[in-house]
This record gives sequence, C-alpha cells and structure tokens, in this order.
Amino acid sequence: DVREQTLIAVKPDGVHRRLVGQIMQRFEQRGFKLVGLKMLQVSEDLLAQHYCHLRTKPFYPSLQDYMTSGPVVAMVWEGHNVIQTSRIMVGHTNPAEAQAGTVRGDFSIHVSRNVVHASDSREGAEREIQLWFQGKELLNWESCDQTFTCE
Ligand code: DAT
Ligand code: MG
Repeated sequence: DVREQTLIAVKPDGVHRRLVGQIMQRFEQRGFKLVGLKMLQVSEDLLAQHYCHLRTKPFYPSLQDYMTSGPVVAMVWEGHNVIQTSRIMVGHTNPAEAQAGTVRGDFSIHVSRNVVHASDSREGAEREIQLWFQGKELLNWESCDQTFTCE
C-alpha cells in the first residue's frame, strides 16, 4: 500500500459547467478517499505560487485571468498510488490529446480550458497540498471499505 495524497482542483470552467459532481464521482468510484474539500476564489498570489514553473510562459497572463475568474473546488484525495492514477484519470494536458474516458478527454476541447488540475509528482503534491490547505482542513479517517480496495 503506497499511501499518497494528491491535490485535485476543478477549475472555474468545470464549476461553471456543473461538472464538479461528475468529477468527484470518478474519484469516489475508483476507490480513493476524500480527506479535504473546499470552494475558493483563487488569488493571483496563490496562483503564482501554484504555477511557479509557468510564470514566464507567454500564456501565463491568460492562465491567470482564467484561473482567478471564478470559483475553484479544491480537493485532497488519498489512496494507493493516487498521484499517478489520478493523472491518468485526468488525461493529457492538451484535451486534443486526452483519451476518451479521461476527465479532460470527456469534458474538454482546448488546453486553456481543461477543467481540472491534478498534482504531477510526490514533491508537487506535497507542495501544492500545503499551499492550498491548512493542516487542520485535512481529515484523518478510516473508510469502511479500506480492506476491500487495497491490501
Ligand atoms: P497539467 O495541468 O496537465 O499539469 P501543466 O502543469 O504543464 O499541465 O500546465 C498547467 C496548466 O497551464 C494547464 O493545465 C493548462 C495551462 N497550459 C499549459 N500549457 C498551455 C499552453 N500551451 N497554452 C495555454 N495554456 C496552457
Ligand atoms: Mg501541472
């Protein structure tokens, strides 16, 4: 059991398009456990820290406008290998290359409106969870199906 946590965030386009429930359902039915959840207006400062690797890109100003344009639903999901598995569930960054069956492959068409964020590595997940959530906002609980979803 590789117990990991990852940050998943439904971006403003996903919230506007009422996709929050369907996206959360995919993580629930896969067998992951929700340990943190909130809706927030992302500040320019939070976004700059979150996307620090993209701040010099030409598309950053429009990315900032988009990500701060409306509410975001941020979640922390926990479970075996959740970081890698959720990247696969979310699909390619560019929806044109995302496979059907992935969130982006099912719900989006353009890279600038790709509906959802998922951490891409252990270091990234740890950094992003600390950035987006306070420790007390994460719940430590045992789900009743634990022994039936992972050894
Ligand atoms: P991912 O979200 O798959 O981790 P990323 O971290 O490289 O991808 O980029 C973060 C977000 O920035 C991505 O979800 C959408 C936006 N983005 C990336 N490349 C872009 C591009 N070429 N044009 C417009 N937006 C882009
Ligand atoms: Mg990324």
